Amino acid sequence: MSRKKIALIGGGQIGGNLALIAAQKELGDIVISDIPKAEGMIKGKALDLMQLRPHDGYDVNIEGSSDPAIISGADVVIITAGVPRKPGMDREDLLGINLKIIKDVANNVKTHAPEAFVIVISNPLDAMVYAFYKLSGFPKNQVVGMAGALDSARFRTFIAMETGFSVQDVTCMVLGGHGDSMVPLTRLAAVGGIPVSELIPEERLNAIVERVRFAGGEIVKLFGNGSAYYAPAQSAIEMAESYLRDKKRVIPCASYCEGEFGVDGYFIGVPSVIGSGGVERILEFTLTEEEKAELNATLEKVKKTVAETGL
Ligand code: A3D
Repeated sequence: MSRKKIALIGGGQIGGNLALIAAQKELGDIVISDIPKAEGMIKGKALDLMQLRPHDGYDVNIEGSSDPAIISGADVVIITAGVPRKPGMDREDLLGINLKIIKDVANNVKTHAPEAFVIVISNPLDAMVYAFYKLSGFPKNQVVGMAGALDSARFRTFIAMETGFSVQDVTCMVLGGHGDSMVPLTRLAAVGGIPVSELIPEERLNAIVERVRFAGGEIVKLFGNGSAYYAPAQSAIEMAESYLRDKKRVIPCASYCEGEFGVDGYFIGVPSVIGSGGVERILEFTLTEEEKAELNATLEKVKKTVAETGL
């Protein structure tokens, strides 16, 4: 069986970590594509990662190039091309510049990797994944946005930090758009199956929910120049792995909804089953009236940003 091929479009902070984790998991051969100005940087990263192989013992090749054809025949494409936030910026502030980049990227993916399962990470996420979908013409199950996986990981982290229990036993779900209006579902958060409402006082839980909503911004502020990259990379790799190994994991992802949760014609964070068929299913379940109202509020924000793409 020949190796799978993973193409990373954008070889910056997240791109470099995607390459590292994908290699360590031996998901397949890895190519990193970026603009000509960044060619030295991605070729250097690829070579550095190749030289890590003797320690880790992974047999995959890693290569970088500014020639878009390097992604040819990829099984998975992960897009981080674009610019990240700086302190004081909303994700929506990136729309103009990143939309131009996504147009270029969609064209290249359509030409060189028409069969690939595509995971978009570039911000503003819900609008960029929508733009990619519209511009590429790919089927809806073949395109997904990474956000809920990260937001849920952040929620799990803060609950583990608060309780002191293993993060492994914390389960959480964050729905909605990848912005400050996202919907962390406290009702479904649990530690070892025990609802968190039994373990954490309400005011602390509310504070955690607030921290989850602004967790990306907290890191942007600390960095002063750029946004998070380790956890975003791992979150996307989990999605790629579920596709490549047909694991059928249930991961909150920005998936294209056609009526699910009352959302029609937009990508928004919903529990999604990822397997060899891409986004195979959206798992719809009953929300409380309050959760519905929160999801509607986040949907309105997503609609506004999507409208600004003009697509
Ligand atoms: P950064 O380190 O700047 O890397 C971006 C890379 O994209 C750079 O190497 C650029 O040269 C490259 N690039 C620009 N234009 C093109 C193009 N046309 N083709 C190929 N490559 C190109 O940023 P980063 O890796 O820290 O972040 C990447 C994106 O992810 C940003 O838009 C962030 O806002 C976003 N992000 C999303 C999340 C989510 O949870 C959705 C989390 C963190 C960051």
